[in-house]
Amino acid sequence: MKFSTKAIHVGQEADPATGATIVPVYQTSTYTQDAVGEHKGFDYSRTINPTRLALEKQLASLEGAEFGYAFASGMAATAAVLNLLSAGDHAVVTDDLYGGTYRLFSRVLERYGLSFTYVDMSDLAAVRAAVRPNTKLFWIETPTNPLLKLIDIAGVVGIRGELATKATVVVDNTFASPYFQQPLALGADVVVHSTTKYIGGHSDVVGGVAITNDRAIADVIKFHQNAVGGVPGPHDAWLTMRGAKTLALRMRQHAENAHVVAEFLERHDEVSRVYYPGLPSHPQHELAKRQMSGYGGMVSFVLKGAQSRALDFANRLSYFSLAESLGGVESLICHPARMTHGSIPKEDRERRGVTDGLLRLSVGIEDVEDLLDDLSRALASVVPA
Ligand code: P1T
Repeated sequence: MKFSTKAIHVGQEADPATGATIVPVYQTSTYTQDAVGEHKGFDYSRTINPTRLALEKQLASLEGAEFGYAFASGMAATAAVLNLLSAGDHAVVTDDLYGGTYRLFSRVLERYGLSFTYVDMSDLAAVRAAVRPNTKLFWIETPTNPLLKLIDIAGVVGIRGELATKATVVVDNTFASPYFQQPLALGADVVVHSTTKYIGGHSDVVGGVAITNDRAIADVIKFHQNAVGGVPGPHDAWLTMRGAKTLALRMRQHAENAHVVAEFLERHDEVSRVYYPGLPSHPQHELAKRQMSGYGGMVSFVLKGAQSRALDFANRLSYFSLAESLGGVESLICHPARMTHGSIPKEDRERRGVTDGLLRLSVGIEDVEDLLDDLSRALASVVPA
């Protein structure tokens, strides 16, 4: 089965009870047993639910994997995967990443005795230099949020191979989506998504998933899914599954529109820098061609002038809503320093390039001519630098 066929068919056989063609929303917390322990494979909905199970099978198949576990949010999925570590363990983490992931690592998990080193993982020498005897995990986000840096997944897997103890390579594949990037095929052990984004695709549901082909890792994640209980409800699972059916169609249009928008911004006098992996000016454009089958729908850029100018520009747009999140059919704009990455201390943020003039676009699948008109109008009317 190819990608879109899997999205529409895996886990989604006709309902055994009724023949319903579409997987029903099994809005039940529990299941009647014939006798103690005698049931149809379902006992309690924190542990297992048929709608959630269908979503887990669908999403695992899209990453070419055997095991998938759905969570109530991307952060809950990330937290579950970090349970692979124990007190005293160390992780190497990309220094450009979603602010909430940084917050979880630095303000929650450090208190439990884990330690994290943040490095520019687009530089493999820096990754190697950050490894310690107790390094047990590499956390890769690629393309990164919000600077769209690329990390060489196979390169990091190679460094892991040099270590005496096996460390787990985890990729947050939210920005690329499984349609454009398949980390497990490149040697990664676990893939995490915020399904809130491209997989759900319509900005109407929050969710996450952790996916792997490694049975021992799967057992740990499954154990924590049940023991900690950060699971999505059946209706959220159903919405996410419905969104994912059209992932391929949407991703193609997101990428086509984003490419046009990135080229337009790169030519514009008011813009000092554009970050998009599909542009030849992107420092890792060659890696993008190798590692991804398309460049995605996210474009970041720096507007010349002060922060107030970037905020004024964002407010002048009609079709790009000023909002956190990304990956929905509608276009969004965000000011990372004040919004998604506000939880990273200012000096850290600026050192990493998340400056006050930086804006991030989630380019939707509207008609691209309308998006360009919107951007042109706002650029023409923004307060002078
Ligand atoms: O919001 P949640 O579903 O919990 O997912 C967290 C998350 C994880 N990984 C990446 C790469 C993300 O971008 C996110 C969430 N990001 C935003 C809300 C944002 O606007 O960047």
